[in-house]
Amino acid sequence: MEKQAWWKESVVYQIYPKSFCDGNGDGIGDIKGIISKLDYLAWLGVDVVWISPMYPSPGYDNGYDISDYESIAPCYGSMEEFETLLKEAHARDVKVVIDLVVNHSSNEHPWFLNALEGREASKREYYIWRDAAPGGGPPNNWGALFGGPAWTRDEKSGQYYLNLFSSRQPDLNWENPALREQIYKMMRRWLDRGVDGFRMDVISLIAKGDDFSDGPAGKSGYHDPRARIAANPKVHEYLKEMKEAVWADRDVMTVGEASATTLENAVLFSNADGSELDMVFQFEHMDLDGGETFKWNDKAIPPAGLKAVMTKWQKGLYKRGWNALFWDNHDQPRMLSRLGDEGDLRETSAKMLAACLLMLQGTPFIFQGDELGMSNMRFTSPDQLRDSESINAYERYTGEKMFTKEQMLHYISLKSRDTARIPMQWNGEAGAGFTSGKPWMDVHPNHVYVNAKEQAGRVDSVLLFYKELIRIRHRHLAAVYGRYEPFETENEDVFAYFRVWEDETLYVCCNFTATAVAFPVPKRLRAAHARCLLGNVERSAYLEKGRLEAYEALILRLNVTDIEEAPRG
Ligand code: TEU
Ligand code: CA
Repeated sequence: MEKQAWWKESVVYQIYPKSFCDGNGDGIGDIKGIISKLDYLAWLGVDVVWISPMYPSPGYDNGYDISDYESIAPCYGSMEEFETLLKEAHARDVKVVIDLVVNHSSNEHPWFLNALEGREASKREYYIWRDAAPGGGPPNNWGALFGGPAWTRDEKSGQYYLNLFSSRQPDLNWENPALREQIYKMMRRWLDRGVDGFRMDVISLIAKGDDFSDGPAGKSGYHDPRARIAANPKVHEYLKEMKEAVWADRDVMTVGEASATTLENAVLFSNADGSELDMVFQFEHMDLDGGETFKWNDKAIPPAGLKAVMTKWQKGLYKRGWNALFWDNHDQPRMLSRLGDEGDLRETSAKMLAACLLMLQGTPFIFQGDELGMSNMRFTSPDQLRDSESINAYERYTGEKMFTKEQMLHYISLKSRDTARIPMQWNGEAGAGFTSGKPWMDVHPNHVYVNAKEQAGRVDSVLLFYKELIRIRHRHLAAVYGRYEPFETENEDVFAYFRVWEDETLYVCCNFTATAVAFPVPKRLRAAHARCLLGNVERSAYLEKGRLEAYEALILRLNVTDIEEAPRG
């Protein structure tokens, strides 16, 4: 049986602070704004919030380029306000997890400024340096995720530093014990302040290994080294060391962002003996619509592929590790826009996606706005973009005439990180209730009808459906610990599964298509007295007729004594 833990039974809500709630009218979300929404989050039933970075940063990567790990950026507030936030959250039984971004720092971090002073500088070895290739130029053909080479030349020494994301995010050298020590001490200081854990940015990439050879180049002309780096076993040593140094004596929650990792590595990261992290985000399902030009295409995620990937991770981590479940985050387009419907079936499809995710095994993460059925921003001009990844890609692909401007804006509206980073839709007024000033990113025009205020008072809203789903997770341990058993795996349209646990079995079935479909009712269900816990259509014809309506989702609870006498199937 699965070992029980509070962080397995929790539902997490991700706050992207810049776009969550602006407390002082300067157009940027802040701590004061977050505090003002704690009642909302507690009402919704979330147990933990993860807040994306609020540290001082030049903002090249929206805070994922940190220039001071120990403070709060003035645009978000002060350390005193942050401490108030912790106190107020804890008073409502909501835990607070912060973002730990230690694969790289900002190029404006004092450590890096020191490192630039020369080969003998005291912090030089906090970063990763190589000489130029024999004929000149970067040491190898690796590319940076946000465009260009993964190496930047330092004029003074003539050496190159490694930057897997951008030249403004130099990678930290985890082989250096002094660097590791500094990071562990910094983490302990945050725990001493009262934070309840860490979401660890690209933690799978911190140990670079020794293999700095060229690799096969993609269409970008560069090699993407992430899978190779993530395969280096050294990362597990660092995480064990980190745990011992930082939280072995504390009850915290840790979730690793495991980009480019394999299932076997994820098992190690989140291993059941607890020697590394509690859980990991994997991205295999997010990459199902990728292609030659990275994410810039109009390919869609095939529902059958999604089901297969989720099944692989559900089964693969069962009793061996623990999943962190998500459809959306600040790096991904909204799943509603990817696989649901933005028109008449918006609410039905948003509820279906929510039910499908929140009933799986693992700790669910809700990204701000998911609970309202927020959808992708449709950009009409490059001036609306804020993310360097989108801006660089727009310039590069239109510059090289690979895509027209219209095409590129279309792809950016489908896939970019900007699509989901727009302001939270609190109400239908100008500024969407997010700000009284001019928002740092345009608000979605649909905020006039997709917003929290309207939904809070409507019983059939997406928001109340989420609240109910969270309640089900809290009340039915089968939803947390139950064994995942997929049903009718070959079906292309419907994602259906059982969660089997002690004296309780749940059955979840979700129609991923915009039309009604026939779907068999499992024998187990016919025999048992199935009770409907939640559904998203007014009158379900499933149990009687074996028909699921467009985007229908149903969660049924089976009476176990009935099942035992029933034939398997
Ligand atoms: O993201 C890591 C990562 O590799 C991806 O999520 C990536 O941003 C995406 O696939 C690109 O399309 C983390 C953070 O979540 C992200 O916001 C940061 O930009 C990145 O690390 C660097 O810190
Ligand atoms: Ca503000």
